[in-house]
Amino acid sequence: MIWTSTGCWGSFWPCGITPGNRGKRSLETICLVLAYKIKYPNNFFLLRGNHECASINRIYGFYDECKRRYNIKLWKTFTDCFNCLPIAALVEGTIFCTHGGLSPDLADLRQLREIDRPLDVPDHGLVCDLLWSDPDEDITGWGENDRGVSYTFGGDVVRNFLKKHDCSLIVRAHQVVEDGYAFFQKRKLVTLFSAPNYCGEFDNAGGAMIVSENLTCSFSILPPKSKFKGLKSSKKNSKT
Ligand SMILES: [Mn+2]
Repeated sequence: MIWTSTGCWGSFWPCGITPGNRGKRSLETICLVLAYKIKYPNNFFLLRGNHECASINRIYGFYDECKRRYNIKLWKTFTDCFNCLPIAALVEGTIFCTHGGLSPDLADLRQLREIDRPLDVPDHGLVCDLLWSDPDEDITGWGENDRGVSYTFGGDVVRNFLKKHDCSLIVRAHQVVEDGYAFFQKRKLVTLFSAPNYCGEFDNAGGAMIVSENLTCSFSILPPKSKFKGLKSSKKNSKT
């Protein structure tokens, strides 16, 4: 299993824990996934997301939760841990996984092995883009990202990447999608978002992708609890 942060650590499917970095149970959630890593070191892989970064989770709730329930030293210890998390993964040489998306600086997949860890997430460049970029169906090439960080990338960038690196699919998270998963460019890229009712504010389903031994991909969906009024529609992608 590969798990990549949604920026909301309660998102870990299928355990159905309540939201984390933006909610109340970040510590339980991150401890759970780290415990899975300890128990299944060769079968469970955690990828870093843009919220596994001190300057982000200082603001979005994790720092406050550590301080309120334990102490600031604990938050610093988690920061040290997050600085060691891997940035991307390649499943069977063909499914490229990362939290945000592609980078104009990624010319050769061997660059990923050369990223020295521990490292803080930089403001620009390869590691920043992998954690922050977003696909955009409406553009060609690279575009400005309205997050104010990194880029957006078009279908041509996705197709060129897959062809060049002999891959079949890009899997990423980073945006809330209504059905828990959403394809881009005729199944060349999929956005997976595993937290249903993100932050208790959205009406989205949660999704997990299952890859069979012959590399057929299927999806497991955790439906949202309810679609009552007051929840934001996740029809338009929201950022995480
Ligand atoms: Mn994110």
